[in-house]
Amino acid sequence: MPKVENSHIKEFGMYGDTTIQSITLLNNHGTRAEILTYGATLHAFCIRDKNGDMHDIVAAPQNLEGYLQQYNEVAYYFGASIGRYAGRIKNGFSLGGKFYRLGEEGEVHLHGGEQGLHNKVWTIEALNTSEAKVVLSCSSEHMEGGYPGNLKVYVHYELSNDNALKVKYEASSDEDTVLNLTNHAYFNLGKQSILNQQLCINSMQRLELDVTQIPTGRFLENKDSAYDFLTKQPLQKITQVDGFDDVFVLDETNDDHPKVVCSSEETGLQMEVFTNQRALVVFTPKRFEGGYPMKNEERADAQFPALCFETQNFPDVPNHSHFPSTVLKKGETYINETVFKVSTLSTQV
Ligand code: FUC
Repeated sequence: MPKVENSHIKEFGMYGDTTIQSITLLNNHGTRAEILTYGATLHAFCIRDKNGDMHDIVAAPQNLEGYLQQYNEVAYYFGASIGRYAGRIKNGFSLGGKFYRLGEEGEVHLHGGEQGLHNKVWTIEALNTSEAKVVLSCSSEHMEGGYPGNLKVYVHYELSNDNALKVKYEASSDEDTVLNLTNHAYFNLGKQSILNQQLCINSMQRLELDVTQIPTGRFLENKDSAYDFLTKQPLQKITQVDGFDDVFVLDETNDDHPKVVCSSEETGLQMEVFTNQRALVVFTPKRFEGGYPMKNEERADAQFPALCFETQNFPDVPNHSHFPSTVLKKGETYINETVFKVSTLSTQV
């Protein structure tokens, strides 16, 4: 790791013999994002709410021990960069006439497996504190986790003065491979459960999933169902289906229209999500199990304590020829660009 001496870089904990660092990005309004070198994790995103109080909208453990402990209990992948394949793949995949098994025969492989990018210590490549930008990188060797090609991944975190946090993944491989990256941050714009907040998802369809959460290949209509968030809805609605762990289909345009808008009347905070990705996994755990210290413990102990907006491609794409491809050709550049833009509404939202 290059020696960068900077007041914006602090020691967060020890992972074996390796120091995990936390990098702070700060904009002109005092809005702050904190990123960890462990898993290139989004650890915090703090913004002033309508009452003038600083409010951290990211739900995550307080310390590195908590981040590590989750993987011995319930793996939540708090804030982590996920790959090589975000979401599930059944068994493995065929590419260039060869079959690449992921895990045991018949196994459903999730979030890149144990050797996934979430568990790597990323390198700080560049930090520009005046522009609130950081670039981290990691490598994944040929056949690591079962995937072909030596892969190099960069993530750019950039905080603008209009409180938009851009998370951009760029990757390339020296052999054809499959790739699907995302960020797994849990958000909560309020002070209690997400159930008393509002959500809008610009998505007409979702994927039908089987009992192992592998897509059947069919699409389901969201309109007039518990998944209809085409207009702003109370999040209480997710309890009709015991919460979401679902894949919403997004259209291809990455324009000025947000794919998601989420808001809390209590804090007056609203977050819009923009992305160039074709899918959005909305995951709303019912609880955070584990017992390790969380930031904002009271909120973390609530039912439905937070929600994830995982912008990515569909799960199990290599086994469904009609899904948008996840093949990354040798020498080409993969780009996943997502913006989480927060605003403070002074009146009721
Ligand atoms: C989401 C879900 C999974 C899993 C994980 C922590 O990506 O699709 O079911 O539990 O997050």
